[in-house]
Amino acid sequence: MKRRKFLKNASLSGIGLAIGNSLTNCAETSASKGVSDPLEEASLPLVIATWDVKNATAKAWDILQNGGTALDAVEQGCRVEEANEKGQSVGKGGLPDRDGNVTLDACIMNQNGDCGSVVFLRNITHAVSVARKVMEDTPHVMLAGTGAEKFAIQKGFKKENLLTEASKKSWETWKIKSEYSPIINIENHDTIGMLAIDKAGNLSGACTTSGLAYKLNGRVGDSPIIGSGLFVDNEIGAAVATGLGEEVVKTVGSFLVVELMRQGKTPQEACEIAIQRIVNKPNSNYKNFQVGYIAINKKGLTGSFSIHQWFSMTKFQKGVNETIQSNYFNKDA
Ligand code: SD4
Repeated sequence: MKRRKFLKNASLSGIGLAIGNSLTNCAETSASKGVSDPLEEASLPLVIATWDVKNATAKAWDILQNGGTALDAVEQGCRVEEANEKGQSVGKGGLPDRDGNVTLDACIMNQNGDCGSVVFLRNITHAVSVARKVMEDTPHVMLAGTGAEKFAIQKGFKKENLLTEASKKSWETWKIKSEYSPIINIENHDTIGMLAIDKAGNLSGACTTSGLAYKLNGRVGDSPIIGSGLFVDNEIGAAVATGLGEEVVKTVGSFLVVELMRQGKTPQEACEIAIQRIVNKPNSNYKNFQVGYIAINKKGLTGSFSIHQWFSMTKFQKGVNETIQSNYFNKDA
């Protein structure tokens, strides 16, 4: 409901945003709300994820608490949402493309800078685990389409129909008008991105999605693109993105966030600057789409920021699993 409200606000918000002023405002607001407090007491292990996904972070936390690796934690955490048929933008039950195909994108990256990715994967629920197999069992980074599906089946993944009755019904309703306007549909944006630091202090991250609902057949977003949807540098930190993937790809968003942290920015500052990079582009129509970043640094400090309201980050740390509303750029909606 809240995100529905955003949609309404975004489309009504119209005119006259003075970008310079808003940037100043957003920096001030974050600091005053304490979102980016660099003195936040960090404690390991810890896991963060995009959106309100407490079941997923709880799964990851269990693994971390028991001495498991950040890599296992993010994979297993993401699998919770991939298996959740109610989540219509990840894994089983994801909304299909305009032709009725559910196609998944996912990637994973470990503390050594190794990574694996699948794009346009069909008929396999746990895309994040296939991505991990690409990383660990092949000399490649990315597998696509039927090749990725064939690889998954060879690795023992179960082939199943990912289009649930509920998603099929939504698609059939959409087909009546067939309006193709993915950039304003914030309801689509529930990709799960997860970042963790384990007890040994190592970082890993993962990202998994069915992408934009009713996208063009063959469309791939940012989520499986290393550096755009996800980036991990075990010396510095990690970041993951959600929202309109095209905009994230154009600014190589997650890599940018990590590089900003390398230059000394806090995770919060880095997320804010990466969002500014998008909204400051010439002719940016950011009022009509959402992008959100979450980030973590090596010390366990975290940050999150989005263009519009209603983006949130779930964080499990010191035994507390909570969803925190993110601060955001566009205060004029
Ligand atoms: C994409 N970033 O495919 C994804 C969309 C998203 O929840 O975040 N969906 O562009």
